[in-house]
Formats: sequence, C-alpha cells, structure tokens
Amino acid sequence: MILAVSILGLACGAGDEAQGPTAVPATAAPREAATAAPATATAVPPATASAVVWTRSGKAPTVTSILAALRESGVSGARALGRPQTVGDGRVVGVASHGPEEGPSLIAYVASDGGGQAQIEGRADLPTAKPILTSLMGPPVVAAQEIGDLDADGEPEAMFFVQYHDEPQPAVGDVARGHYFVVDLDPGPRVAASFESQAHPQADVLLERRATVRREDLDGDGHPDLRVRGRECMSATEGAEDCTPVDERWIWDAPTDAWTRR
Ligand SMILES: [Ca+2]
Ligand SMILES: [Ca+2]
Repeated sequence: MILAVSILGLACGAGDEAQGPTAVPATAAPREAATAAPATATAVPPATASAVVWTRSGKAPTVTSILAALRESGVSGARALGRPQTVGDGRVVGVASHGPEEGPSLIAYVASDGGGQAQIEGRADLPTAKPILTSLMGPPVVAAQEIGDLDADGEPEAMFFVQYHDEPQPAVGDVARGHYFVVDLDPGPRVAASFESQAHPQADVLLERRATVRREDLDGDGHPDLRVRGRECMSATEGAEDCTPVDERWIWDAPTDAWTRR
C-alpha cells in the first residue's frame, strides 16, 4: 500500500465545533493516570503528558483562549502557528512557538474547551535540527498538516510540516529548512517521528536537501512506514551539481508506537 502524504491547507477554523458526541463525565479535577509511554532507543522523546479525564464542552476553543491557557500553564510568549485542527472527543491539536521572538522553540498542544475556557490537555516539545531565526525571514510556518490514524493502530496522530530559517553562519548565510513531526495524540501528545526533508542553503558550499515523504508499508506488518526519498546536492562547477540520493526508511514499531530509522 502506498499513500502519498497529502499537503493540506490550513482549512479548519478554530471556531469550528468538534464532530460527534464529545461530553466526558465530569470529574472534580483532572485525574492522573499511571500510564506512560514505553522507553525507546531512538531520538523520539517519551510521552510528556499522562492520560487524564477532562470535562469537555465539545466546542473547539478559540485560538485566543488557547494562547491564554498556554501562557497560564507556563509557556511564555506563546504564538499560534497555523490554526488548530479538530481531532475528535472535543479536542483540537495545533503548533505554537514560544520563548524569545528571535530564537523561538516549538510545541504541539492538545486543547479542549472546558465550558467557555480553553484547557491545555497536554503539550510536547518539537525540537528542530537547528535553532530558529525569525528576525530576517519571519516566523516559522506550519506549511502542511494532516490528522488521521497514520500508523493504522486505531488511534489518531497529527503530522505537521514546519518550515523555518536557521541562524545565519558567517560567510555562508542561513538555511531554509523543512521538518516533519508526527505527533501521537493518545494519551500524548508525544513525538512519534521527527526528520528533516528540506534544506535550502543560501551558500553553494552547503548541501541542499530536497526530499519528499510517502507513507508506505516497507516491512509488511500492515502499518504504514515513512519513506523519505530525494537528493542532496552541492553546487559543483558552474551550473552543475554533485548529487547523492536520499532514501531514509522510518519503520513503525508497535512496542514504542513510533517510527524509527532503519
Ligand atoms: Ca494511530
Ligand atoms: Ca510497516
């Protein structure tokens, strides 16, 4: 089975209401669960949120209320990147930057409406390959996002393609980068895959990476894997390029519920 990763627009408005029955039995306070994601031997970080029973109104919280809730939960300078997407059960998922404007960090968050007020149910750091610079080329952009059961395990994930510029280096300038993050949402959020597919340097002395991502079951276990294919090129003599192929295979693994490069 081969499924191309679709490039979706940022079509779902924050004001959209979630689909279907979403009410969750009220509890006096969020109840902590003892579950935690299994440890992995990969670069994928462990879960950062425990399973919690939330009281949800079923309406999607607004971006403004999500940002306020992020700041209240200790995420300083939170700024929304793109619009949050409905993921069912009265929840939305989205990406935000935070920290200093010149060198922000990225997080994915899962939020819901608790009766006129956004509540942050969980968040996960989205580490990029290089520090993000915003002052020259603008803030990072969520260029594409997709919600669905991307690993065919019965639970939803979110895939984000984030574009950003890194910090300029002396004599070689900056690099425009494109980074994929797959975020598991249950009990998450938790990063289940993370890799760079695009790198376009200002200078010819740095490698340019041009790759695309497809979902494809590479090991025949019935669960889609991620194949990153393309080229890395260096400018050689005038008008010519010296290229090598890129063919990375990120295989989904049931015990870790994550994609590991093999
Ligand atoms: Ca899934
Ligand atoms: Ca597979």
